[in-house]
Amino acid sequence: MHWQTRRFRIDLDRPRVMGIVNVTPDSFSDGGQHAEAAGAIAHCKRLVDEGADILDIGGESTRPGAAVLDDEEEWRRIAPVIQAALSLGVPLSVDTCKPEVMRRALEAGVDIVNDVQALCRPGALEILAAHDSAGVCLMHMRGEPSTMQGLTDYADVVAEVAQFLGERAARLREAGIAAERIVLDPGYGFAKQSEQNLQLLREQERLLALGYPLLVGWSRKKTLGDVTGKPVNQRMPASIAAALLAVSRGARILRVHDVAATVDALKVWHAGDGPGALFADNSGIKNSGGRSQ
Ligand code: HH2
Repeated sequence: MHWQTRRFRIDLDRPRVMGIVNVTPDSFSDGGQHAEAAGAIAHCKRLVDEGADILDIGGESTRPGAAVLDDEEEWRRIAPVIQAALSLGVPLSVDTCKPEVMRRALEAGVDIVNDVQALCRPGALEILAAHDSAGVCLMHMRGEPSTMQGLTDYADVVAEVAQFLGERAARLREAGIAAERIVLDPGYGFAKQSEQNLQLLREQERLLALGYPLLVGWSRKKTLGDVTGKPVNQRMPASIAAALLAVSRGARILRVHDVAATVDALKVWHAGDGPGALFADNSGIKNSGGRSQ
């Protein structure tokens, strides 16, 4: 199993860590920590040193109540960070739902588009279809960040998330996007109550049955606070536990804030899982394009 992206073919035989870089003043857990380009670029380097396999760079928070940006402002925040991070030797993902930002990021050389709205905005799918190799992460949500937590009525949350993701992946395939470029994400915390998020984790194999690699974003999310009673700045152990549960049930990419801790946890999980399993580098990610690096 692998994920084909613009410059890199990512081997998913072992789970991969996607480090989060929020170039925002208002993200739910780290808003303002890397809001300026220089700080965000230093953060990218730190995450790669800590063992991140992929960097996910975003300029607009998706938390309810966060500022909604226009294309120009979102791009202004992330452009210098993307430019600098392109030389770090790991695949770069852009976390955006705006077609124009996707277009500019792909033109700049990013490897992956991570869209919490699953390329539903007009023009988004066409931009990915016009590209010959960029990877894409399709995430499930309902509505917009400002309305999503009022949209949590499901007869069977797992069935509905699976149906949505399956349909979106099929639309991409029809548009000519190869299956090996696509990964799916249930969208933990997006239009879901805590019990629904936990049910999606318990029944993750129903999402895997769609046949695509699964990316999960449990890191520091509110459900972990509901389970542990801990505020957002004390949810790292809970995040690691959720991440390990997810990979032991077949998830392949972990989108996390705490890269070093997650990498260590995965090393132990992996070492206990079979012989010859120790790893200390990001081997298995091959530069596949030979294009701009
Ligand atoms: N979660 C967030 C943002 N983007 N993308 C994917 N694929 N999956 C997720 O679970 C996901 C995501 C929210 O986390 P964060 O980026 O830390 O917060 P904010 O949106 O407030 O910047």
